[in-house]
Amino acid sequence: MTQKRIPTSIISGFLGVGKTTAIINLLAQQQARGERWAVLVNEFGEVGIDGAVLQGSDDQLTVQEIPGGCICCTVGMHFQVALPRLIRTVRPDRLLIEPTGVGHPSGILNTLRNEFLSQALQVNATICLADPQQFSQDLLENSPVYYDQLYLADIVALNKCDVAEAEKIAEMREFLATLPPKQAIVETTQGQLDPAWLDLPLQTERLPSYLVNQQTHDHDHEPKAPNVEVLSQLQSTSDVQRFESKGEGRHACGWIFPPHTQFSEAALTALFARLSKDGVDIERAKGIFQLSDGDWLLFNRAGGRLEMQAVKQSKDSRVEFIAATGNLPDWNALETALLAAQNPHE
Ligand SMILES: Nc1nc2c(ncn2[C@@H]2O[C@H](COP(=O)(O)OP(=O)(O)OP(=O)(O)O)[C@@H](O)[C@H]2O)c(=O)[nH]1
Ligand SMILES: [Mg+2]
Repeated sequence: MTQKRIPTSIISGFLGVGKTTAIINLLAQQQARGERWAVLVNEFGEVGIDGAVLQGSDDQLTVQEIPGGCICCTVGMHFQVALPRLIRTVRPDRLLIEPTGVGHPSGILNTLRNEFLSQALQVNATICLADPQQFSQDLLENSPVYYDQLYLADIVALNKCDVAEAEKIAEMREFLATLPPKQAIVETTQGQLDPAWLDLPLQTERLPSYLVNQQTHDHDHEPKAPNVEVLSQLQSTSDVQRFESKGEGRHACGWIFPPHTQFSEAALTALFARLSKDGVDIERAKGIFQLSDGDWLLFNRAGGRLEMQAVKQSKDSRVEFIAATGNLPDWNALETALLAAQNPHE
């Protein structure tokens, strides 16, 4: 008996644009339909944060986390083992894939079309979130992945329109009009996506630009030299682990703390607020922390804005920062500040 292929959607978009927020919103459909969904979330850094955030949003959800670079190259082998295992063991009614903000959906799509996966998965339209306020010619020219995500998308959702100027939205729409036609281009906030898009077909005739233009990100879908290189994975102190990696013109540095570590909310807030000072701009920062009172808080800094949000208990406190290679912060100083923020006596 042949089994129905699992409807699968890629929710792409640049760093911090609102992918995880959009997926959490879509999960309401899982409950409404009485289905069992799975989310595969891939992160650029070695320390995954989104897995804990997604799992905390829904106990019933199956979350497969693949941190440490793009799933079509650096952690491709992990992806090609983990995804078939997820399909066999969980057999979800639907699969959502959140690639890293600096991942090429073209490479992921190609992997999903391999012999085993193409029989197991029904890959539907690729949905890309974009932040119009962050849109610039500079980003288009210097971040091939950014261009690729927009080019390849079947649907583009201009997110964060609550904080975007009308001219920036118009500018972004003008650029999108130069690309092959999309199935939809919408303006939204808080990653509100139409659930019906999850069942729209993928437009296979759209050629991945990067396959035409090979110089940007070397993907031929054989395991190759990683695009993210692990720089160190060391015990910073007796029990705090620090992970550093680089790739795609960026460095990531993250820390995982022992399970019972507690932090001062005030010290963490001050630390996150300082991140763009002194000529250093951290492009993306997120961390999940247990506070002195036992509650858990997610710190989320994207596009220069900091948000804090209460989350469910997680297995440990962890944090990750991503910065442009040419503008790196002093990771040791950041570590010192994080260690100083551990404070059970608030
Ligand atoms: N102002 C505003 N903030 C938003 C909106 N949508 C999401 N955010 C915030 O943007 C931040 C990043 O959201 P995420 O959903 O984590 O973004 P992401 O694309 O998954 O991030 P990465 O996985 O790190 O690339 C969070 O603080 C969100 O609350 C929106 O429409 N408006
Ligand atoms: Mg995310």
